[in-house]
Amino acid sequence: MSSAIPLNVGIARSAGTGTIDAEGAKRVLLAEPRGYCAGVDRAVETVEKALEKHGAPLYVRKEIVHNRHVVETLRERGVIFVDETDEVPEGAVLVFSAHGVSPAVHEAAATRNLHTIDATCPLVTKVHQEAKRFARDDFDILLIGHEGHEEVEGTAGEAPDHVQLVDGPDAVDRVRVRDENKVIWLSQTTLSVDETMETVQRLRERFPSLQDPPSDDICYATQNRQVAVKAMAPECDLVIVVGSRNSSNSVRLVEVALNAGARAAHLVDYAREVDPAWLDGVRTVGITSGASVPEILVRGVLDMLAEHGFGDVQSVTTANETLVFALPRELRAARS
Ligand code: 0O3
Ligand code: SF4
Repeated sequence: MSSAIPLNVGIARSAGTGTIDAEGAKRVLLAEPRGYCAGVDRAVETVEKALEKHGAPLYVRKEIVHNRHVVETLRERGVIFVDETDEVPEGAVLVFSAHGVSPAVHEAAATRNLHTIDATCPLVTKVHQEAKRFARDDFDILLIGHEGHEEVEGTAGEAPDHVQLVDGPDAVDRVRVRDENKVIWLSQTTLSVDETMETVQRLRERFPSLQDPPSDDICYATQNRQVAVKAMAPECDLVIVVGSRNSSNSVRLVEVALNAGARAAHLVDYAREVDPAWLDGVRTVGITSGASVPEILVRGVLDMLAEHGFGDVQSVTTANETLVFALPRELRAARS
């Protein structure tokens, strides 16, 4: 797998209140890219457009994306989040979340005559297609991912007889395959690139003929956010990642920041969770956010930091993202 290479790593001053190079001056480094990816943007807009078209209550299976603010805001607008299809009244409209669902969930929804709208990210669907294809060719598929994560359940559900989950490097020793010459690894889209490469290396030591996925399963957005945080982390006394605890890609950004040299790193949903004590003796604070995080939450953290003397904000840009996904077909005409 190739990892995203920074186009350029630049620190551009975008606002300032002091001399940033002066000894003791406080500054914020703001990672770019950060926040919403194309798949999250599409999924959230899918729910908004479905609400406009079908009205409330609108049902969504699981959290549309793993962000507390997004979920609470949509709930206030009439969305009912459910864990399973059997909680949805017969014939109602049900949206599947960005993380994807297994064929068994599609079947369960059809049995209840639900009108389904699929907000699965196309890059997750791509991994589903890979799982189906290699299962058809009777490969053992080693799916690297986090046990219990919805995306992994959906992907594994495409070929339960062929897929086994590998939850990190320490799980490699437990893997058993039928034919060592017919083994491929696939992965969840939101993993740490470095940890995944370690897992793959250990798998390859056991199975030298292990095949790579046809293209990167860890998506462009996950990779780009990790590259940006790596670029700024060595300069940071503290990195604040905005994101929710159940957001895999957001949690990974905290780990990546620490591994890349940040002296401390914390995950917060909201500015009010930033403990002022974290800022004691700190000169440089890095800020980034997960792929499911609206920018307004980052603005809240920046405002809070400005109140504590960190008004000088410099962007650290490692990639420009322009990808946009079309909405599900039935909502396309409604896109603004
Ligand atoms: O997969 P993860 O827990 O990171 O999910 P988020 O936070 O909702 O971010 C969007 C990622 C996604 C929908 C699957 O790739
Ligand atoms: Fe799609 Fe990647 Fe965003 Fe997941 S993180 S929704 S795979 S673009």
